[in-house]
Amino acid sequence: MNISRILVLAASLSLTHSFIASAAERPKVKDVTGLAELHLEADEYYFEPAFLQGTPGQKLKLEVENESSTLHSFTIPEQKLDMDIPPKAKMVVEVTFPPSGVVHFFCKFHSALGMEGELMTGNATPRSAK
Ligand SMILES: [Cu+2]
Repeated sequence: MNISRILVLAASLSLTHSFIASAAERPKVKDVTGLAELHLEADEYYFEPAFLQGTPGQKLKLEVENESSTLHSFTIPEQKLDMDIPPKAKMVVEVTFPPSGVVHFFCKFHSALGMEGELMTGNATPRSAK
């Protein structure tokens, strides 16, 4: 193996590594276009998926399942949603995607711990997690 071949190999390895690193740092976005219902997991202390990409005005029923033994909530003040989700319980909430940009949702007990997410439309980009 000559020296230029080794250099090419080293360059491609470092490219692969930086690609994987940036993918891991970027929040995962779930495309929910055309869906009427979605299962959302609430756990300690996150929602999964947390970033939902839909279409303007789209209504989506979220079946929020609390898989932990801690009380959580699903809260969107501007949509008058504030649902407590007891440990091991499942609650259904209907959310509406905004005409543009993002709507922020969170657990009112644990938002300071980063238990939150966004309903996104258009080319909105997810805010980096806290
Ligand atoms: Cu919580």
